[in-house]
Amino acid sequence: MLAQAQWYPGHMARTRRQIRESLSLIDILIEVVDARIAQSGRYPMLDEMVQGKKRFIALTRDDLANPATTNAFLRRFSERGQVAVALDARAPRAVAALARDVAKDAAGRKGIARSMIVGAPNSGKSSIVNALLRRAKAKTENRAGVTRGMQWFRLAPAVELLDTPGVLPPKIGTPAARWKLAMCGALPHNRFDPREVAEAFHRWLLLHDGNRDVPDLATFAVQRGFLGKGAQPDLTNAARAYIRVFNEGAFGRISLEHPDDAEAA
Ligand SMILES: Nc1nc2c(ncn2[C@@H]2O[C@H](COP(=O)(O)OP(=O)(O)OP(=O)(O)O)[C@@H](O)[C@H]2O)c(=O)[nH]1
Ligand SMILES: [Mg+2]
Repeated sequence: MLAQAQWYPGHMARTRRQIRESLSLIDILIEVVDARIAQSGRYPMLDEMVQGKKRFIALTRDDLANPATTNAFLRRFSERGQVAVALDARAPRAVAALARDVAKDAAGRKGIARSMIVGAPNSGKSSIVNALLRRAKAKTENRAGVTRGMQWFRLAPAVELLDTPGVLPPKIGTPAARWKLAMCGALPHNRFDPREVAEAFHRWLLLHDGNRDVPDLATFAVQRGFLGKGAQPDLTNAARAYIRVFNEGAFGRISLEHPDDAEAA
């Protein structure tokens, strides 16, 4: 896998600094986490950042995650006294409960309530912003690093919301956390080898969820006609498609982490 310095882009360091600098303005933090990687997809520095603020955790990609695993994560958060909801971030109706929670908390404050949305790249932050606004005002796209700068939105006359670019910790804890983040689209495409990631995923699946009918990369390449020179499978392009197909849910609803796993990141 790639060395830390290669995958950790400078703009993320800048974003981390900007998030810290904005904290003094913020009353409410909305932490956005892909439900399929609800450990490595979290931002470890948030616990110290949250001091004195209200925090809501939004587990996105509920539609792609294993429902039993998502429920186990929700129970775990609730046992820790944290407010968490699972949702499909693209659906305004699904985000309504979160919108109500934020509005209720904001109503109990004097003056303008300022909220900030934070989370890993591609976790669904801007989608939540758009669903909360009920308008597509923030740019969204299925790759890491779409939101480039901080952007304020007015959610209600007395509620403001700050969308931020995705952040990852400067050091990703383990090789497993790295391939899981890559598999879920949280690492920029030029920062990992798709073959390594697809193969690591399939090895993991055989160990953890062996009854699923998910092809390995080589089989997938042949099935989908990814042929390179000399009729050899073109595994690099096949791996890119493999990761895309996983993120479209075609392999089924698969979560890569469970709250009973040892902390991954
Ligand atoms: N299936 C599914 N797709 C989602 C969900 N939430 C977001 N997406 C898609 O995931 C992609 C990334 O969403 P964004 O809202 O741009 O993510 P972001 O966290 O703002 O990403 P960056 O700005 O790059 O850090 C988009 O293609 C969304 O449509 C979800 O709950 N389920
Ligand atoms: Mg964004």
